[in-house]
Amino acid sequence: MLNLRTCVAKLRPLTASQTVRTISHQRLAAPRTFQQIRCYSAPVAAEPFLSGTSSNYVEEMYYAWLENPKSVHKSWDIFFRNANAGAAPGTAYQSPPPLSTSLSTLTQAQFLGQAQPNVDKLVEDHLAVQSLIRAYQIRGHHVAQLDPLGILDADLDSSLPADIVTSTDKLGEAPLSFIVFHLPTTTFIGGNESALPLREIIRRLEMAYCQHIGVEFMFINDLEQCQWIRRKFETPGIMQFTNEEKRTLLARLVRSTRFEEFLHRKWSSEKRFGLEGCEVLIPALKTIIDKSSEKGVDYVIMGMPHRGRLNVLANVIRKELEQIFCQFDSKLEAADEGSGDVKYHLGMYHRRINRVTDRNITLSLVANPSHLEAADPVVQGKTKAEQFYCGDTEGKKVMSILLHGDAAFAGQGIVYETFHLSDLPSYTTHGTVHVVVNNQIGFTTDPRMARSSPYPTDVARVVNAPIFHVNADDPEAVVYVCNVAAEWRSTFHKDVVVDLVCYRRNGHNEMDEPMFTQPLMYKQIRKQKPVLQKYAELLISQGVVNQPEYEEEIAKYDKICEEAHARSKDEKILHIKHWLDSPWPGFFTLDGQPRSMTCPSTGLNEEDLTHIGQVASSVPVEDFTIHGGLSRILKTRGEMVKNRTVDWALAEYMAFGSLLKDGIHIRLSGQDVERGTFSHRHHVLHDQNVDKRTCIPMNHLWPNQAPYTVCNSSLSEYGVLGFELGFAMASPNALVLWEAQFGDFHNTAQCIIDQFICPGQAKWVRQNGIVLLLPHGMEGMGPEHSSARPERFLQMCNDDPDVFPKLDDFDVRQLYDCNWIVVNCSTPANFFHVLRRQILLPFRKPPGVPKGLVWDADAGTVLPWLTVPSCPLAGTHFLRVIPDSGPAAQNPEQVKRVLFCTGKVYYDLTRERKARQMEADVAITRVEQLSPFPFDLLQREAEKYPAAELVWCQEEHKNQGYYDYVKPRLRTTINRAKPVWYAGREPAAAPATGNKKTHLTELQRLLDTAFNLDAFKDLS
Ligand SMILES: Cc1ncc(C[n+]2csc(CCOP(=O)(O)OP(=O)(O)O)c2C)c(N)n1
Ligand SMILES: [Mg+2]
Repeated sequence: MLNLRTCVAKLRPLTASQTVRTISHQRLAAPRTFQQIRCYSAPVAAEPFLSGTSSNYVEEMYYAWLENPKSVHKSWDIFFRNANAGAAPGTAYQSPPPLSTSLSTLTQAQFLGQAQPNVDKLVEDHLAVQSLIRAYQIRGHHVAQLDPLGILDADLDSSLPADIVTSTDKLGEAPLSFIVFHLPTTTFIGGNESALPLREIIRRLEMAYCQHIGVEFMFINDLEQCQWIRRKFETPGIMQFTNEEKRTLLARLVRSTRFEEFLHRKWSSEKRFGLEGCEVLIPALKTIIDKSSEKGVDYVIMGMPHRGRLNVLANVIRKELEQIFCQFDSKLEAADEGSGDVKYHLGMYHRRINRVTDRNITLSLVANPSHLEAADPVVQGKTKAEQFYCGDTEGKKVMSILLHGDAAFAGQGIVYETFHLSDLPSYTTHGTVHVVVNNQIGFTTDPRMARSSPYPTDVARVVNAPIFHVNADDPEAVVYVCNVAAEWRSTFHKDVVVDLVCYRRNGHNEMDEPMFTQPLMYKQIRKQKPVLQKYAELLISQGVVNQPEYEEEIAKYDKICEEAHARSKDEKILHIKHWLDSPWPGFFTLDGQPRSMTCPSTGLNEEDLTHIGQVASSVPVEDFTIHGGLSRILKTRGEMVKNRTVDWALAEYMAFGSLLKDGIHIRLSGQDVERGTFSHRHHVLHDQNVDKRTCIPMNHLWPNQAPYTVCNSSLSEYGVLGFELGFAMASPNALVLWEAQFGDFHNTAQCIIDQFICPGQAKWVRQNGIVLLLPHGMEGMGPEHSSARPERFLQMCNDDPDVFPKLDDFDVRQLYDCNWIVVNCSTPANFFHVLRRQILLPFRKPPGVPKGLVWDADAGTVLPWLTVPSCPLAGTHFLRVIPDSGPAAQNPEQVKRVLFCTGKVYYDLTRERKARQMEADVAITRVEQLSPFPFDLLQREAEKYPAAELVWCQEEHKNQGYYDYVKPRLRTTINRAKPVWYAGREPAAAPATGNKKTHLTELQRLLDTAFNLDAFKDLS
């Protein structure tokens, strides 16, 4: 760094930190008269190579020439002689020929009056200049002054940009620096000029790349995009602001700063995660929104962490201030059901006029949990859905903005997972603007301990997103960069990152003492003049505003805050629904209630079922060759349709197909879902002869059907489930399903499940109907791939195990009261009904559907057409419990044992019962909906078999599966009149054994217990 600095300092007439003012001071102090410059400057003013910036350089050169004509290059010597001799403008200077001209001409032109230099050397010099330019483009950001504190290297990379130094060294010192070089087409520093002296080249590169903006973009492998960025940052004088723009920027800074000051004055001991040190975030976001609105965007969906969130709500989204202020009142009563959330997690939805563009704009800030970055994929999913519903296939109308903290952006893997969705056809939102509040600290940990990459933003490089680092104490640089970022997004529809390098004036929150851990940084921060003050002083010195105007702007906003505060005292009740990020207009009544409390039949007429079945077993386009194996699968499907039976895949097909007919969009996403992990689904057919030719028969069902989206996802559970949750947020009229490859892979998406899906409605009064399909079943495939860990879902259900609900209508009311639904279907038909019920219900709850029957020999082939024995196709519904219908049920008084079970183990049990000829002794009752628990139906079942022992049987280990959830509820059901016994595997640490033989032994043991009528004798 030192080398480069020394070298550049020698060459450049204007150092990065020098202002025009300091230069003119030096001039005044110099022993030369201003008159001399005047005489000379008049004829040269019209020289083609002179611009505002290069004239400084010429001035320097001129002084040097005056002192000693030999101290400047010969060409300058001639030029100044000619100019002084009164040569007409444009004639005193001889520009070098373009590079394409022969070297001998070049040599002549450049070395006027000198001996012909070594041609090799000349070429080498030109190449060196080209690589110098390129080096600045690649590594100029290392030299840029990004850190407002100036104590830490904001990039943490103090390594020497070696190629810049090497090139300069090769070129040598002062004499060469006066040589004029032709500029390559990969730079715009020349403006209208195609050649510049080396000194000027370097000076302009310094201006473009080494001031308060550090541009990282040279890894982008698209020439057009690189050129676009170069043009935006290199063109001389491009960063110009009108006085009006400067005043707007100042006014926005006033709001941002005074908002935090107001909160601090009123509630000095309340946590608010203030923005102090990065107040420029507000003008930054407003600039991005203004520019995007100008480019046609009318809906912006945002996600952000705690830092500055209240300020963004107030000053960007324009939430009423009194609604924010009243949140600080601890006596405020909650009006809505649910547990609510802290104020800096709540979401918001607001439609208003953008004052700058005079166009309507809707802004939505997605509610989020504490878990940093978890909202990223959710925001993207919601954005994708909003684009989908308004037919915005290119992201021209709807866009997302994601805000990040520096530590979280670098540390959280979900950031990477979300970036990887950004260019996938079914997941792209056509470009996101990312803004990092890079205060160079995460809680108490500074970047040296928090990441291994130089910048917190390096993760964005994987998707070729340009990264604009900017010193947040230079508001104009920030606004410029934000404008470029928004333009980039609207031009290329790709992600872009703005890295606001700032500081955190207070501790992590307002109660925190930062000096414990960052003493030096905070000593510097205490000295730091707030950005508003700095910028106001600058504008006052420029005469853009005067002191009274500035003070008036402050007083005006303070008054707004005071008045809102006075009004906020009238608020006695907190309505979380005022903080809803995704309203569903029309779906609920005006006061947010379901329009009914009933669920229509989920059955379907035979004609529609047959039609869907026929399409599902055909190839609905001409000249399309499918794989021979698939032809056989489709043929089998066709036969099932003829026989009026369904398997798992066909039941799913029929549920989807029927909802599509009713205008319900269906989106099924997850790893390998198009074919289905178990090769059972085949929703996308591939032509065996034509590359990439595919057909989705589901989209050929009905003339005016809703579209069906089925998409193989990236190999990310956290990211994709978050995305689908976001997609499902946008509308209640879509069935959005995420399928885990195997149920236990939801492990890595647990944060979305725990923080959003399970408690989303309780925290944010936001319903969501996402469906999780979780393949589950102990098949002897080892510890993984066996269990969807239903115990976790059940543990998070909010129904009380000890209370028998007092409800008239369990079917619907119980569903309304619960936080989510856990279903384990034992028949394809019940799977069909539960999928349809999901949409036909007058409200939305997320169900988890472990499905284990894809492979099961009994369940996977011939099961009756949509469950009900006599096959009344209309009027059927999802069965929460499937009672025994065999000999045991005919003579219930004789039954000695009732085996309650769920899912696939039912088939093992019935086979075993048959083999042991115990059909009259043992009844088997299937619990299909585990949560909310079917207290009413199981009570009926238990009462039906008065003499029977009650046993819960499961194939999972005792400490897993359903037992812990079911047992207390079953006991409540029977008023604790009898014990509830257990037949199943022993407790274990792993979900399943890795040994097939052990697996089978365990299975036989549990079956033995289940049918040994003496098994529990000694225990009772
Ligand atoms: C996933 C997750 N891990 C840990 C935390 C606890 N935590 C809250 S804020 C914070 C520091 C965040 O630093 P940064 O991302 O730089 O944001 P800043 O607070 O500096 O604005 C931490 C560790 C959290 N909220 N989420
Ligand atoms: Mg930070």
